[in-house]
Amino acid sequence: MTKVARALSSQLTHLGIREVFGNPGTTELPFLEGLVEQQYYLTLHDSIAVGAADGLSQVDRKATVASLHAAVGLGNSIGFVYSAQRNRSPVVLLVGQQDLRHSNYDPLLQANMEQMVSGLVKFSCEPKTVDEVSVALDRAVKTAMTPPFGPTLVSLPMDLMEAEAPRTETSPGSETTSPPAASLEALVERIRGAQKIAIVAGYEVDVWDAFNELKALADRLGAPVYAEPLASRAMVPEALPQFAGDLLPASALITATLTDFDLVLLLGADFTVYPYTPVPLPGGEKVFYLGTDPAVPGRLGCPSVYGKLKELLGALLPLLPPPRPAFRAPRDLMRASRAARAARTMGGYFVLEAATRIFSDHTIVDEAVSLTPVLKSLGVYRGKDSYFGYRSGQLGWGLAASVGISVRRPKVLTVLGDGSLQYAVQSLGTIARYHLPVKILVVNNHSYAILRSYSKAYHPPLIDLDYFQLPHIDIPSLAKGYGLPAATVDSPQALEAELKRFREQEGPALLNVEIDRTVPDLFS
Ligand SMILES: Cc1ncc(C[n+]2csc(CCOP(=O)(O)OP(=O)(O)O)c2C)c(N)n1
Repeated sequence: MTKVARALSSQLTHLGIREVFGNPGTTELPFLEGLVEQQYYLTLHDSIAVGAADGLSQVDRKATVASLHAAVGLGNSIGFVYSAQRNRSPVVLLVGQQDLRHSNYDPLLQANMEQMVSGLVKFSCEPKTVDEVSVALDRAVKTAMTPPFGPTLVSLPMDLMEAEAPRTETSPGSETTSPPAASLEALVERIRGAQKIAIVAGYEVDVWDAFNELKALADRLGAPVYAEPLASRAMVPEALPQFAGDLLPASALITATLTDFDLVLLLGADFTVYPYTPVPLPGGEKVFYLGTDPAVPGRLGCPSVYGKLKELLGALLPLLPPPRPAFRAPRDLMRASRAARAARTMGGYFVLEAATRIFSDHTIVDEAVSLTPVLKSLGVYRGKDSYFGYRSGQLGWGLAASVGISVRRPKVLTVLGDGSLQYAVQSLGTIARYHLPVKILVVNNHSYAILRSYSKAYHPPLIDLDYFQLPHIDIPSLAKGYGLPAATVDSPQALEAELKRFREQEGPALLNVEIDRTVPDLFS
């Protein structure tokens, strides 16, 4: 007899899923007994399984699985489920459920899993019979993989896992469904009639590998290319001459930057806004959306064509009018002198200029928080899979996602604030245990600098709150406790050599850099 759990493992293989990230409890043991075809990565906190699956799904562009321990494991992970939704990550949550035969007694750890994730997942279900299990998994994987991607959940009752599996057939789920591209005529008309066009490129450029098409479009239209606000993936190839930098998230700043243009093409991008500013976003006929997320044109009230960017742009390019005069963004000639000035105080610009130069062949995972704008200004968008950042604003995502990203990517540099490190610190244990190729660079200002910076602009009395300070955490000792080699560098003279040593060090490691503690001016 083949048990349902064993059949699920084969079905996962068939659906293209080779890894499972998880933290187990007794509830999941019937499922795990059958899980013989996947590599199981143990995470030391449930939530990190979801962050890791999110990271892997982004590099694979395919569904991935997090196995969670019943209601408590799912409860611990909700922040990461929210992030997977914001990231448009196809993460399938398989959550252990109690034996249905005594569900009337409301046993330990029983809960309504579907209600717990309501509003965050695209599909959820709890099979009540063996026949429903494989259908539920199939639907969960395929729904997660239908653009725009997103998380789904299947609750797996213990008794069903041990029952005899019915014969079922499923089709592979590794290929995403491709929605038909709508007619491009209206868009070509708008382009013909526009005087000045800007492109705002977003995460879908990387998802669909549309870098060459984006470059051809920018060449053809003579248009600047802006990164969407709070960009979470690379959206331009390395050194794109039209790249004009990142839009900042406040609606007033987005509107001001785009004010001179009469057509803004949103390429798989969104206008994420924060904090509130009393200015409406560009929308209506001024904007045209191309991508797979109907929510964006819905919010902006703008026309759209729906489809995968590579295909959409491939179909659009031959229809375009003759090329317009080339646009070239001004080159940043101040990089070296800015770094030299920041060196005196071990400023963030000095540290990250050196780090991005020395680690230029690494995938960068960014949770540098108040230093994220600096990091993003240093040429980290270098085409496919070169950069991943936290789209949801959830601290902890970066380190957890690094686990999954480094399962596939051979060289990963994760840049974290010292506060940020604490939100998924248990990831260090998984990185050490599986010897994952992650270098963790902690930019340590011993504080929540971004909260102090925001206070400086909006709530001055709060700047010096003692609980915005984190002076006493010995970060290298923490990392060593989890089995990772770690060191500290606190002198500007030693930084370059120390970063080079860190880079050459075999396997995962952490470097704690003591940086300038001055409160940055990010909001004024
Ligand atoms: C899960 C979660 N909890 C709390 C916050 C609020 N928060 C945003 S930034 C921040 C401080 C981050 O400190 P650190 O990583 O040291 O970076 P710095 O601000 O010093 O650059 C906090 C607590 C958050 N974004 N996510």
